Amino acid sequence: MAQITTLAEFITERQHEFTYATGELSQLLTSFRLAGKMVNREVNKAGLAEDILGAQGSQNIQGEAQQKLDVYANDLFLRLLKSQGMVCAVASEENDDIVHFDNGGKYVVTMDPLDGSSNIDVNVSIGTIFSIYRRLSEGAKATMDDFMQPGSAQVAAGYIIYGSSTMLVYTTGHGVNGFTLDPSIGTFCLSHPNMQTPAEGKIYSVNEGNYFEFSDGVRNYIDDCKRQLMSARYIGSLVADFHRNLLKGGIYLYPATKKAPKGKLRLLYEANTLAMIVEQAGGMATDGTTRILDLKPTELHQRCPLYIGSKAMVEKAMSAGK
Ligand code: AHM
Ligand code: MG
Repeated sequence: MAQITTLAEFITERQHEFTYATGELSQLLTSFRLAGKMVNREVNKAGLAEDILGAQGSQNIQGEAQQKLDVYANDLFLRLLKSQGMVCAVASEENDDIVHFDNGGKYVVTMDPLDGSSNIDVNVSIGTIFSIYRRLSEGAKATMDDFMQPGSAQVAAGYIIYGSSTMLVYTTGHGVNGFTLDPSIGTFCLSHPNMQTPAEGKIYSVNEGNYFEFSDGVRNYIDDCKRQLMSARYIGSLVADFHRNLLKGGIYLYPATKKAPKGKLRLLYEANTLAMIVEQAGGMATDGTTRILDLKPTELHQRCPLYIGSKAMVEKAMSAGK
């Protein structure tokens, strides 16, 4: 029988790669591992439980309807991160302001607890996106500056995809590894060691409904994808679109539009995390001109255009945009 490595074992084996104290990463990732399993359980029974499906009746800071599972996932991640004591504060896409734990913990977390939430009610893949940063400030309370670090300062970045199977993919800056949840034993097992994304791809993922809202350069790039008979694939769940392209080779783009000159996606909760992962897998992520990981955030819910995926495709999209 082939050897099985569980996520817990893998984290323990690799903890020497973590710059800070041995054991800290393992504790930090435990919250995500556990919360991921619990969210997965709720996602899977969403079709059965009426009180889980559907809008919560409130709006988040971006004015979007919050789905009940968003709220469930957000509360759960916050609860587990708080109880574990190493995270001092969290910035979540679902909270207007920083959530402070005031415990002097050495790390801060940014997260989108349930991304692609408009897909919950229709049984389409959704995901959790998270990043861990070392705090800059000292004392009991974290500060805004702790969250205004560029993506290049991330100490770990990961996502969980709730799809036809559930996977957790993460990096600490030493390559990317993917773990698939075996539901029969409730354990994430190493299924995708040392993930590398193809340098070239045949898939382009963009909301083409916005075509006439894009710049001429972006439209030219999309036209060129069509001329080259590439495959258009767009789920509308960033994690799922990103994950597919990471494995198969492709580009995901959410450019600026006339209505949204900074694009739709958030730098802290979505772009930075996936940018670190894609770079670690040999790919590339930019906002059209600048490397995502070099952008210096100025506000929590900052948006940025995103071009991410296979290196050759991202480079081409950038030069088409000039
Ligand atoms: P969300 O965080 O509110 O779920 O929004 C992010 C989602 C991404 O998952 C997805 O790629 C994008 O929004 C889709 O946007 P659009 O419907 O404009 O194509
Ligand atoms: Mg969301």
